[in-house]
Amino acid sequence: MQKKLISDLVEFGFAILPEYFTQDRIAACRTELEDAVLGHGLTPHVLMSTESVHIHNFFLYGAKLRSTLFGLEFQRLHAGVFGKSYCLRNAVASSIQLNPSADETALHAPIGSGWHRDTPQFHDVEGKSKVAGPGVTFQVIVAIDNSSIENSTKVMPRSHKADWSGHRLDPDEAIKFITTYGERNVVLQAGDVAIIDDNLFHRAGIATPNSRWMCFCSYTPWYVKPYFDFSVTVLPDLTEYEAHCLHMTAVPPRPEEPLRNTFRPSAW
Ligand SMILES: O=C(O)CCC(=O)C(=O)O
Repeated sequence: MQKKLISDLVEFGFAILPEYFTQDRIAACRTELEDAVLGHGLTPHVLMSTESVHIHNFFLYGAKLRSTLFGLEFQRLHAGVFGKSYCLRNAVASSIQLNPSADETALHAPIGSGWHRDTPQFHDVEGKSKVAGPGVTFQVIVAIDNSSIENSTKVMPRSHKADWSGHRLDPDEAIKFITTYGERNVVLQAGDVAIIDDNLFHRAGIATPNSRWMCFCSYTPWYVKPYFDFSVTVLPDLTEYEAHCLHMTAVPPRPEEPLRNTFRPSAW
């Protein structure tokens, strides 16, 4: 299983592990996510648009969510697929779902809209976008709901190896890339796990009336700045593995902005 997983990840830029979590666990996680949304007035971690709901740091919002992200199943993937130099960059649960009456927060469209890659980005001397490349950072997706052809995450298989260093594709570039790589719907059933090389081009699916919760858990080498300042996270009975994931055993660059952004340009 591990061999096939790694060879798929290297060749196609993504791999699927069917039925990795039990239905009981997934159902408990769904209930905790729904409760977190109902209580969202209490937290800035919940963002909504009329097509999506996102809960950053979802592991803070329920015992099952926490034990899923930091439990033995994740530890096995972490150690076997990326290795112990990796820590968590971000953990966000996202539902892509039509909700015309949603209170709009800072977001106006789902996180993940439009073809993009999540590998760390920087700019060269001419200001051109560059990315860290394939095989560096990864995203583990846990399906909490069944997804469909419409609302599933879309990927361009093998595009993680494209000789192209930008971060986002404009519509004309996207057409050229789709002609070369094709487009695949990563349709998952609740309990399945998918792993994506962050250099792979992907995008969120189309919102439907159905709930489509997925947990997106991003892993980067310890020296990559996480999206949040995890060093201030308070979790009762913190385990050694949790402390490792939350960068408490190494000192990464500090996040400069409270949400998502990992870099604030200076006047220099
Ligand atoms: O919600 C999705 O299907 C995709 C999310 C995504 O692209 C991201 O979080 O980078």
